[in-house]
Amino acid sequence: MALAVSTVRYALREVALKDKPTALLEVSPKATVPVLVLPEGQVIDQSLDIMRWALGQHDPRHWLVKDESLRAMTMSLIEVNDGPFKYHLDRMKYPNRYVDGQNQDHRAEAVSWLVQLEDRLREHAFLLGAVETLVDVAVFPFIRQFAHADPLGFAALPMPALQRWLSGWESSILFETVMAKYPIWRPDNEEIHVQGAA
Ligand SMILES: N[C@@H](CCC(=O)N[C@@H](CS)C(=O)NCC(=O)O)C(=O)O
Repeated sequence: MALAVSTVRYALREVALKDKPTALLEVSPKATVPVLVLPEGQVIDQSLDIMRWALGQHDPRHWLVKDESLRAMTMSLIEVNDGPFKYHLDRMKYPNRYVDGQNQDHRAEAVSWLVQLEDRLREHAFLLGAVETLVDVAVFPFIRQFAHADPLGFAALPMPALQRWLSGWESSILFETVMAKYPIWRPDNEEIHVQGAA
């Protein structure tokens, strides 16, 4: 989504994680997606870094915040979201994949993070204030995963502000655009170039 709003034109190679192409492993042995390769060959393999790079090129929606304390808040929210929340989310989604022996209630732990987001979103329409910023876009895909793991359970939570915020992102034209399906890339395919609109 950050690439799309930045309107940077790029070649998009859709990867099947069950069948990673050699070209991906060559540029990024870590082999997670997304990976962005710059024209000079620099490889960016963290989605947050890709967001920052794209918005550093062009940030028409002003997603990058300038204020120091809002930047610090962005980082701390993303750290909890990508750290403890994702930890519990993964274990909630795939209980059989993780045998941690701790018998934790991963859903309850995840919900405690949602409560914090709900508190913020009751104060203002987006996580940092009245306007959307990078942190909203960085966090909402994970909340979406939580919601989709148990849609009725999510709808039953007393969190109208969070539900409104999530459905706002999910029904946005921007989200719809970036969720378009592309054929799996093969080395002999013609390159698919995409360019978003702010
Ligand atoms: N911290 C990385 C995480 C990337 C990540 O784990 N991506 C998943 C897909 S969403 C992946 O590629 N997993 C590798 C695999 O399933 O083999 C980032 O934000 O880019």
